[in-house]
Amino acid sequence: MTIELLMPRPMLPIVQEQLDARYTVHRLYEAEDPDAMLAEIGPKVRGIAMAFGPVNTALLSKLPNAEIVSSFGVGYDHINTDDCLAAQVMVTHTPDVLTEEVADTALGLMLMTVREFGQAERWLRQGNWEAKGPYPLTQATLQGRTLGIFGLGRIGKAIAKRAEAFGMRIHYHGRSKQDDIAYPYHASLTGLATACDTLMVVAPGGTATHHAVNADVLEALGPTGIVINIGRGTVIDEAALIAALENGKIYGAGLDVFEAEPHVPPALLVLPRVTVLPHVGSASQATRNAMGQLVVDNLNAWFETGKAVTPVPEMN
Ligand code: NAP
Ligand code: 8YV
Repeated sequence: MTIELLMPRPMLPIVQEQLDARYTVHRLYEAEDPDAMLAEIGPKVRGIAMAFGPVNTALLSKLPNAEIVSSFGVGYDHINTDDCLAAQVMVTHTPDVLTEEVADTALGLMLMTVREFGQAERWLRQGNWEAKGPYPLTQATLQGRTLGIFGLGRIGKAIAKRAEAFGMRIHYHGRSKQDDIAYPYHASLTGLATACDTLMVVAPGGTATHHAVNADVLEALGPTGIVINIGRGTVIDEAALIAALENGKIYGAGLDVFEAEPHVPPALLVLPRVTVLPHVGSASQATRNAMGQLVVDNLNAWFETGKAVTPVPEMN
């Protein structure tokens, strides 16, 4: 009898092939009637392999023998860990293997935003260089900027290392001061924004950080302020961000993540000093494969030894 798994949505070939070789995988996305499929196979499912959710009591109640959710990605705000703990279901994620890739993306996004490289490239491609002359000088520069990192964790620290090499001063905010970190700590996000002109959001999503970057924080950042979001869309109040950009309360924004992905508010797209990316922080083949391998490794370790490789902190 092979162990039965649920796969709610398609995953990378590296994941599908390895899981197919070892388990019976029920692909919910292929079912004509997903509810009927869940009713039929739900009690047999012992593991879930997935990229995004939601995972909560509503789903777990249909999977009474589920033991583990192996999630693709380091952020797991789509998973209700309280519900999983109550149902005695292990939750794993894919930290570390994507840290450097996401930090690279964050730096690229910051440079694109400050120096308007996307807009400058469009200027060239649209024939404006030849027809009208050089792209206008950017009114912002990275030189002399102070970077405030909201969420100085694995990725935040990798961003800080890179930003230091670019000559930026670094400050940070999190729930607590880190004793081994020399960068100035700010107990409040508004305090961080006041001390900085560039705000790097790399904190997790979820209720605790929902709309943490609000109108007051943006006002504190000031008219030369630039916000970069490589964390989660829900951490920024998107309506407040649009208003702050429209009213000149801040200067610009670079966004890899959005509140209601893949929807991006049209009001953002018409703003001149906004750079947008379609959630590509970790999106190289090599890094995504490493994340996928960790999804597989967690399932294999769990069913072989009863221990997961990379459980989310709430499971410890
Ligand atoms: P991490 O090591 O856990 O770091 C998260 C940091 O956020 C910690 O330093 C933590 O500091 C802080 N934090 C957590 N909850 C907070 C709260 N309620 N208020 C204030 N600060 C809080 O995680 P990571 O590996 O760096 O990943 C960070 C996030 O990046 C992920 O959760 C994910 O959402 C996002 N991400 C995005 C992409 C992308 O493609 N754009 C890719 C990967 C990850 P304290 O404990 O001191 O509060
Ligand atoms: C992934 C991410 O694109 O790891 C994360 O938290 O946001 C990205 O690396 C995403 O999780 C894929 O679902």
